[in-house]
Amino acid sequence: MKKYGALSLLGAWLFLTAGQVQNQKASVLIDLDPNSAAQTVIVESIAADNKGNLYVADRVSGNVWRIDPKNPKLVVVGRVVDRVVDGQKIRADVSGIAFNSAGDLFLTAGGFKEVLRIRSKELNPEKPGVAQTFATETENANGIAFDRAGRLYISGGRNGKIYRTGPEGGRADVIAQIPPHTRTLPDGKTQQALTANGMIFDSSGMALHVADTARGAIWKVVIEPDGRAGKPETVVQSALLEGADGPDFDRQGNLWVAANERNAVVVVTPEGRVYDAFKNDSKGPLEFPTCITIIGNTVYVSNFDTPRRDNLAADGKTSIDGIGASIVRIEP
Ligand SMILES: [Ca+2]
Ligand SMILES: [Ca+2]
Ligand SMILES: [Ca+2]
Repeated sequence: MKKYGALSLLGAWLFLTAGQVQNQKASVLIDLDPNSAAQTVIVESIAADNKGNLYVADRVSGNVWRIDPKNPKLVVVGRVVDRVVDGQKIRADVSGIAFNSAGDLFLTAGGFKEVLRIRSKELNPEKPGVAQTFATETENANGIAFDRAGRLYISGGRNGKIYRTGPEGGRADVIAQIPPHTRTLPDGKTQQALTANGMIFDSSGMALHVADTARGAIWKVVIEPDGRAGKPETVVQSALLEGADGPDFDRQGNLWVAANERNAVVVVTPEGRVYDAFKNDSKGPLEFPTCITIIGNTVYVSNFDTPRRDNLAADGKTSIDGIGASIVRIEP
């Protein structure tokens, strides 16, 4: 009888767990520009510090914002500054952002082919720190992640390359490459070739998971203790993962993925099952979601709001439906 009781409890727990994940509630945490629903703010990624604050970097203003999810307001704590090269202004176009274990913030700047850093003590509302060069020779720098040893990994977007530097930064080396792939999107014109986009390590700190936006897939690159990188292997490929970007793991080992083309947040379980945690039309709250960061049981999603596919507004041209660049909270 005792054994039977324990099994029943386990069954009830499994049922409740499954029920929770399939009945997620999504709501807007903050509108990044309450005065406009157009692309006046462009944010690709979101990160969390060890105190539970959220961070995003706006390509348009160069502001790095800190947002306390318990009292959501935009606080400028850093700045990314344009450069002038041969008389031409070049924008950093920050894609990925991540913290290292020391609490310094790192930002991939595809426009500069670099990774920038703002040190922990310079993330200061009184005197916002200016992002400085940390790693170089990272063409199309997009996704970013640190391994257990503090080494920095950067994805190269459409070149499929995975770059790496040591904890001190400098010139990056190519340690792996996701095979190239180009696909014509359902609009019949856009060529999608991003095979190495957002990245995250699993809890072992040894298996780098890479979102392949072009294929709608997740790849795994295993890093050996001596630093050698294995050959990329496909973890999963699914029509639900169309436009995969910005993955993060939850505490149960589920991988949460932003499926930007579908206005969906998709879960890949450790067993490889794939399902939508949340999906909506062009009115939001998801508006071309591109990155996920998880704090405890709460999933935060940043909206890029590209005018395409399921995020195309009723006018058939823009992304003006919904509220525009924003952060969405998904709770169990
Ligand atoms: Ca807005
Ligand atoms: Ca990305
Ligand atoms: Ca929109």
